[in-house]
Amino acid sequence: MSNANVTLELIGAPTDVGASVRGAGMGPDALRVAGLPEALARQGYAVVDRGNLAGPATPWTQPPSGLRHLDEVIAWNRSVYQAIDTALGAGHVPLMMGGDHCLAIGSISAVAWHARKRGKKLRVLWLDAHSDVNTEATSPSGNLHGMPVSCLLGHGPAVLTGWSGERAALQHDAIRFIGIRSVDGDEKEAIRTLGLNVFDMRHIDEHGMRTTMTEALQDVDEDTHLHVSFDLDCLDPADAPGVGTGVRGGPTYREMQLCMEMIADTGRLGSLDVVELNPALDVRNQTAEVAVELIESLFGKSTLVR
Ligand code: B3U
Ligand code: MN
Ligand code: MN
Repeated sequence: MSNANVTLELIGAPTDVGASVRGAGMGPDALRVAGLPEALARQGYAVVDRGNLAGPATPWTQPPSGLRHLDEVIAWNRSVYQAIDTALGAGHVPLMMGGDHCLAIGSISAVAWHARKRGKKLRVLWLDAHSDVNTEATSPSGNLHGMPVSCLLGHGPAVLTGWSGERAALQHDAIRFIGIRSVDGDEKEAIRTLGLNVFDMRHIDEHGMRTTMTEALQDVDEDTHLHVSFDLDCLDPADAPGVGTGVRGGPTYREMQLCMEMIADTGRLGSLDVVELNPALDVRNQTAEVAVELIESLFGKSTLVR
C-alpha cells in the first residue's frame, strides 16, 4: 500500500499524572514544534493532527499513599482509549503523543480490542529503560507510569484492567521489551514468573541491535498488528536528555535508528505511543527532534530506498 493511502492520526495526551517528575504534559507540543506532522507528511502519508485531548489537571498535592493520582490516571486513559478506538475504527494508524507512560493502558487496551475483533495477532514492542511491570504492592513510588504493563497483563488495579474486553489485554508472550536497564527487585521476580521476553542492555551489548530485533520480531507475520510503545528514556540520556527518569547506558541514536528501520521493514506497524518526553528537562528541544527523526525511520524513511 502506498503511503498516501495510509492516514496517520496524531493524538496529543498532554499529562504527567502517572509520574512524580512534572513536565511530560508538554510532550505533544514539543513534538509538533520539532515538526512531527510535517515530517510524516513529507513521507507521503495523509496526516491528521487531532490536537490535544482534555483531562484533569495534575494535582499539586501529594497523594497520601498508594497509587498516585489514580482518579486522574483513569480519566486520561479513558479519553485516550476513546480516541485510539475512533482512529482504529476509521482505519487510521493512531500515533499517541504523551504524556507519561501510564497512557499506554488506554491506548494498548483499545488496540487489543480492535486486533481481536479483526482476528489479528497482536505484538507489542516496549522500548524503554524500565520494565514498567510494577503493581501497587511492589511499586517503590506509587507512580502509575511504572505499572502499565501489569495493568495490560491483567494484574493491575481492577479499575485499570479489562478495558480490552478481556481480563488481560496482552498475553505474556505478546510483548517484547527492548533496551531495559532499570528493573526493581520485585519486577525481576515478576519478569521471571510471568515469563516475559526482555531484551535488556546486556543482550543488546552481547548480540547487537540487529540480532536483538530479528529475535524480537521473529513471529511477526502478515496477520500481525504491531504496536510500538516508545518511551523516550529507552535512548541513552546523552542523545535524549529530555526525560523525567533517564538511566545511563541506553541504546545510542544509531542503534535506535536500526531498531526503527527493522520495525518499518516488517510493514506491520499499526499503532504507536511516544511517551515520557519532558521538554522542561530538554536542551533546546533536542530530544523531541531526535524522536521525530526516529519516528520518520519507524514509518519507513531510509537513506537509499525511496
Ligand atoms: N521502576 C520505577 C521507576 C520508573 C518506572 N518507569 C519510570 N520510572 N519512568 C517505578 O517508579 O516504578
Ligand atoms: Mn515506560
Ligand atoms: Mn522508562
